[in-house]
This record gives sequence, structure tokens and C-alpha cells, in this order.
Amino acid sequence: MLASCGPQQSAEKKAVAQATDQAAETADTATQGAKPRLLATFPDSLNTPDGLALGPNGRVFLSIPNLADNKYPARIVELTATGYQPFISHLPVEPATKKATPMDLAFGPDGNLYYAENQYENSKEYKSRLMRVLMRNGKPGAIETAVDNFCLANATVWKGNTLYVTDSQWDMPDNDKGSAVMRFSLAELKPGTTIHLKPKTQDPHVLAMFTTTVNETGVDNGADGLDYDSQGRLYTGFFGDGSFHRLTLKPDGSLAKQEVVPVAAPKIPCIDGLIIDRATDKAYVCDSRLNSIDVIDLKTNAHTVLARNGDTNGAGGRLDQPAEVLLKGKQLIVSDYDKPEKHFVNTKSDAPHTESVIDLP
Ligand SMILES: [Ca+2]
Ligand SMILES: [Ca+2]
Ligand SMILES: [Ca+2]
Repeated sequence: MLASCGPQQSAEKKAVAQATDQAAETADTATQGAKPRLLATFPDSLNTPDGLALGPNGRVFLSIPNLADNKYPARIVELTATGYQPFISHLPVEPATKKATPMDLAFGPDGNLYYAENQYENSKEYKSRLMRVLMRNGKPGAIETAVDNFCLANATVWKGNTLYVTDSQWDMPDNDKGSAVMRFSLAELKPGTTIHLKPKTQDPHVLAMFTTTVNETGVDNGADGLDYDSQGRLYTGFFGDGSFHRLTLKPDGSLAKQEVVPVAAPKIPCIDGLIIDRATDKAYVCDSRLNSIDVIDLKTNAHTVLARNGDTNGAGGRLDQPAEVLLKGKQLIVSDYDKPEKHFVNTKSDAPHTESVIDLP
């Protein structure tokens, strides 16, 4: 077919060329702001890079739940200057789902590494867990269940001796669009013990509950990314509707106030992972739906696009459905989750599987 070039092929070629031009144009007009660089490329066996944690000595750890193609076991890797290296290649599977699905992760004041699981993709029966990796001399040891009976455990952040975890699907008997922020004290997260949550209740570990307003994506996942500002106020964003919420705490850690942050237009339709630079009180949020990293100024509620691009496979570090961010000095590390929902700019989970980085001014 390539050898011949009759009138019909010619017309086809022309149509293809036009479509390609249009696609390029769409991609170009969708591109805004900073140009991300490629940080690491992964094989198909590591296909949905997600949670990021900054560890002791500036080490950076990345969870890869492999939810786009889970015939490969989930892993946690360590990012290096030139790519990545193995960290934990055999994560304990949940007994019913037979899968490990690590999402966000964070080091505790006890020196151990905690990671949340998203078993929701495997079971809607509250099988997700918070896992504890017992660390010794910088190396992972035994891995145990710290908390079980989450529905979709997602983000984790330690603030002092309290660990906060989002459950993006914490429904109640009268609310199937529910989600929650949970809190756990270091004292109760004792190695060797497991906390059992009570699904569909206001379990004592629930700090705040929310309801998602489902839009045309049909996704009802709520509280997703989580971090706190210079005043210790917590923020979470919703994957399903992009709303952004602030939780103000009393001195004893209980909830004083829960409010929606009136982020300036245009509306962010989806918030996945986020991180707050507490030196500036700026939140870097992943708009997974628009292939965009946006900045919300928490002092003014102003909102700007840091980096955005059209549909892509992620080659060269272009954003391919950003899901999680981590600040390391002036570098913003971005996980390209690349597992689209309906109406996302990203249309296809595709190789290469990538981690990007944006150099901040
Ligand atoms: Ca639900
Ligand atoms: Ca990709
Ligand atoms: Ca893609």
C-alpha cells in the first residue's frame, strides 16, 4: 500500500495529514506554562506511577499500583538521579483481592513507612488498608497491616504525631457519594497491632465527612489529595468534582471548621494529588482530567496554570494524567498515572509510563 499512490490513497494521505495537523494544533493550543522534563521511564510492568514520599536523606519513593494492567504485581521504587531502582518488589497482597495496591505513602515520626491502599478497583467491600513498612537502617523490613476496612484509602500525610488519610469512598447508609478524612495518632499506630475501622459509620477516626457532586465523568470519588498549610490547616481536593476543602483544627486536634475554598475561576474540574509549599502557602494540585498542574494561592484563592498539555503518551516528560506531586527543593516531581476516566484529556493508557519533573522559578 505504501508503494502505490493512486488518487484514493492520495486523498487518504491528505485526510490523515489534515487530522495529524489538527491533532498537533489541538495539542499546541492546550499547552500552557512550564515545560515538564522527563525524570524516569518505566516498563509495562510498572504502569501507573502514583504516590510519592520524601524520605530521610532526601530519598524519594514512588508507589506503582499497576492498576492500568494489574497482571503485574504492584511495587514501590526509589527514584534516583538517573531513573529508578527497586525498593519493595514484593508487597503483601490483601487476602480477598489477592492484590497489593499502594497509593500515597509517608514516613512517620517512628521512622517507618506507611502506605495507603486502593483496593476499591478490586473490591467495593471495604478491603483497602493502611500498611506499615518497618524500616531498619534505611532498608524495608516486615510489612504489616496498620489499619484495615477502608473503602478507598488514598492520600497520607503526617503532621506531628498524627497521620491523616483520605478515604475517597467512605459512604454512609444514606449517602453513596461520601468520602472522609481520617486521623490516627502515633500512639495508637503501634507496630504489631491493627486498627479495624467500622465501614459506613462515623468511626471515631473520622475527622470530616464530605459529599461529591457527580458530574459528566460519572466519578463519585471524593477527598483525594491531602496536605496542610503554614497554620496547620488541612486541605483536600475531590477527584470527582474538583472542589477544594479546608479543615481548621482545634488545639486538641478535633475539627473546628470545615469549608469549601472559593478558588478563583476557571473551575478546576478534578483534583487528584496535591502538595502545599508551606513557605509560600501555595498549593500545587494535579488536575488529572485536564492534564494540568495548577497552583492555588491559599492566601488569595487565586488560581494559575503551572503546566498543561493535550493528550499524549507522556514521551519527553509531557504530562500524561498527573496524579501526584512532590516538592523537593525547587523541583516539583509529577507522577503520570495515565489511566483515564470518561471525558479526560488523556484518552489512553499507553507506554511510555513516566515520571515528570517541573523546575520551579
Ligand atoms: Ca460511592
Ligand atoms: Ca503514558
Ligand atoms: Ca496517555
